[in-house]
Amino acid sequence: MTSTRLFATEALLPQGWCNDVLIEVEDGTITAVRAGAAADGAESLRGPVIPGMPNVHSHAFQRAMAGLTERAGPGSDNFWAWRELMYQFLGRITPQHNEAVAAQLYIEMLKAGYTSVAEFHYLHHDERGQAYADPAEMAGRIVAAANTAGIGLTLLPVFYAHATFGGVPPNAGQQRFIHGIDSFNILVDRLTGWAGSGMLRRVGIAPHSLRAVTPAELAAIVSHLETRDAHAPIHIHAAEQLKEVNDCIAWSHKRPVAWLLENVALDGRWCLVHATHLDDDETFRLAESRAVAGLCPSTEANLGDGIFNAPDYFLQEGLWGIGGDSHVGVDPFRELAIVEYAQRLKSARRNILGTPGLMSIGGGLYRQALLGGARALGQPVGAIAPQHRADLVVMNTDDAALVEHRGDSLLDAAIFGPVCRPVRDVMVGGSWKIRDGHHDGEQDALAGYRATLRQLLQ
Ligand code: NGQ
Ligand code: ZN
Repeated sequence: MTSTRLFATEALLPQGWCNDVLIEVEDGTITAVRAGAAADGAESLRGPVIPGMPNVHSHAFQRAMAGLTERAGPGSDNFWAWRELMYQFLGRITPQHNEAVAAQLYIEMLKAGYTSVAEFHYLHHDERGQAYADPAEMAGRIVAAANTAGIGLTLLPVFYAHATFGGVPPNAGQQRFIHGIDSFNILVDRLTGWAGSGMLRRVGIAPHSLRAVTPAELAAIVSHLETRDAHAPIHIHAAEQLKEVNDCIAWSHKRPVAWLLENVALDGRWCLVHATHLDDDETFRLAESRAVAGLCPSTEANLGDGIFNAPDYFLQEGLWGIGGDSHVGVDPFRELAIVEYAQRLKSARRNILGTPGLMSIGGGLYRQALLGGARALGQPVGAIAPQHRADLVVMNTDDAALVEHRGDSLLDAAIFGPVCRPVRDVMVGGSWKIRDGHHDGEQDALAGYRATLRQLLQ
């Protein structure tokens, strides 16, 4: 049993910011937290400490595409044209590429203050759409990358079977994603075994979207998962684009989130990724369901998705978290700024997304994203409290944007200020992964990433 004692002059605890906090950690889990304590020989943290942020939505391979889809075509451009470019790009990715890109990305995430990630993993098969000799080859690469980086992983193998609503056969660009119910459930069983052996932290599933999965398939994969783990996370893309909403209405006479609310028992296991286009009734009922809305602010801005109805959702105290999705941004503080800025730009007002009982917008956004993020990942994270994993971020108060800030003002400055390097040290599961902004494996990861890009871009 390894045990560590940490001492912070300032720490964000569930009850708020506290001074002189002693944190006891055993085997990676926090066992005791005491404010107003003496350091008593404990290791001193080199700045204010906050819980590390969960990243609720990642397609790791898309990190290698950032910057490659920003050229105007002859006509007007949109999400669906971007998706074609994305399909072309992923057509050449090998298992080795996937691992190299994911390792680079996960190290970037840790440096930025994310300590866990839900990987929505759908790149299952080889370039011809055939299963690899080991059908879990690609999933294994994701696990290996997470282990190299040392980030907490919730692995969500994706079930993808159709091109659009009504069980339409998949198109050529989608061949690497396709599973039948049986082959998918076998994969889930394999990965669940890995989680049991401690190779990764949690396994759930991700029916890709109501476009890619029929109601019968959805019921079959969810009930299989429940036989393995009754509380496992279930993530699904929902209502990201207006075309998707309209196609769903044409298919079912319901909007996507309304369809899910009526046909699936949405609860705290579920994360609806994007949930961008909600009517008032859906907003209210989604909040009430205790499912998590997985907001991906920088990607949603990049893809021109639209703006989530955050003001009404916040009023109903709906749960939400933040995801990196396509990784055009890898910075939890920037993602949170975009959540608020989208509303300011839309309404010509300021300080809109408040949290009950808190003056600070940034402090409230950070706390809410921790709560929803931990729920969506199905991991004991998101709080500096007993029974939670010791996933800690030590802020860098030498950054000019943060000097002399304390408490929630520190979070407001990290989110809304011109900060360069908000994070100094990062601990995951009781061990230091980032020290002074650096990761031990960063040079190897960058070399592997560079070699990968050289091949993919030639
Ligand atoms: C994805 N990404 O699965 O990578 C999707 C695009 C789709 C986002 N939705 C594909 N941002 O939704 O069909
Ligand atoms: Zn996505």
